[in-house]
Amino acid sequence: MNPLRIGIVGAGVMGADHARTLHRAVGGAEVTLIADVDRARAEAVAEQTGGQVADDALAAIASGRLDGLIVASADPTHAELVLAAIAADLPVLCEKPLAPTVAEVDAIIAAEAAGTRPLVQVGFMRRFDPAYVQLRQELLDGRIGAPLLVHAVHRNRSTPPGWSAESSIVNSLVHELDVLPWLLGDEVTEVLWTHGRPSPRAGFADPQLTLLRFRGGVLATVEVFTNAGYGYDVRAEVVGETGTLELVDPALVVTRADGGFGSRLAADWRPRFADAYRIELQAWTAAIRDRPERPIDGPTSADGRRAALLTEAVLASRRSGGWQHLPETSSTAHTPVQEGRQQS
Ligand code: ISE
Repeated sequence: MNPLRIGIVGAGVMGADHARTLHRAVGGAEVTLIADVDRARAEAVAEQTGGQVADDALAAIASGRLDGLIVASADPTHAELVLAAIAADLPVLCEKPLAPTVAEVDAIIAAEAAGTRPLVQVGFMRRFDPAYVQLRQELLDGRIGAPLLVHAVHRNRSTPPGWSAESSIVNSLVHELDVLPWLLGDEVTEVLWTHGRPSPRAGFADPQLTLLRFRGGVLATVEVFTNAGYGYDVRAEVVGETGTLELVDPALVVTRADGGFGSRLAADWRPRFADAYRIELQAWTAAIRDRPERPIDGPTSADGRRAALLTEAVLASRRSGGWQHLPETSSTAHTPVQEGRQQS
């Protein structure tokens, strides 16, 4: 069987990372095309992974020479590219956020619904992270009884130029807005955004705190601190009726030296979620190959819509300073395939 021909639009941090993961760790698929507004950046990735550099991404999408498309370009370009993929009946894995506004996500959902099969998967990779998957399973198994509270922490070492409090919501908090409803199997009914004394390193509201209230009564506190300075640090603790569950940073080695004890933290999310990205790509390409009638295996456009709705609600709470109520959202409980089944 010929390898799947995968195109990647966007050769920045995530596009390059996906290209390398596909090339090195995903069997049965190859990077055949890379496009970026900065041609040199696309060429640098193609040198490592193979694939032709295309100047016109939309023409490449419509060419009929791809079996799958990864969209990892700037957020405002997502909708146009995903709509082009849908028009070409091409399965597409789009990095988060699916689109910056609910209106754009609705246009994507309408176009997808008008076609013959679902085509859109959203790159919420945490749903494939072995630690999150196990946390969710323990909850489903009732290990701590009914959940009562969640404490989530999301810290980046530093931010790129131009980052703002809004970027922390749209680009960082959005992962929590996807993963927490998935973990709890419940919908958020209201959100409240606030902050305390900002870090002088940030120059904007950082750290920030968002409260999420779920239909079943669970309350989640979510800290996002994007200039934490010391490393990439993602945590979640669920407090239940009879115990607690907590993610352990999946370090493989603990050092005892110089009178200390500990492990190293990643500089950014790529090492921390390397397994999640690999499993995500394995699941997605396996679905394209094995299940043409449903070539996705992960968060759907409906999940992208929920995250967009929640993002808009958090932004509204930031403006108003008060709780923001959510309209009813549709829930999809994505259950990732098992690791063993994905090796190709
Ligand atoms: C980044 O864009 C990501 O998607 C990472 O997963 C997230 O943890 C980080 O905060 C974002 O800036």
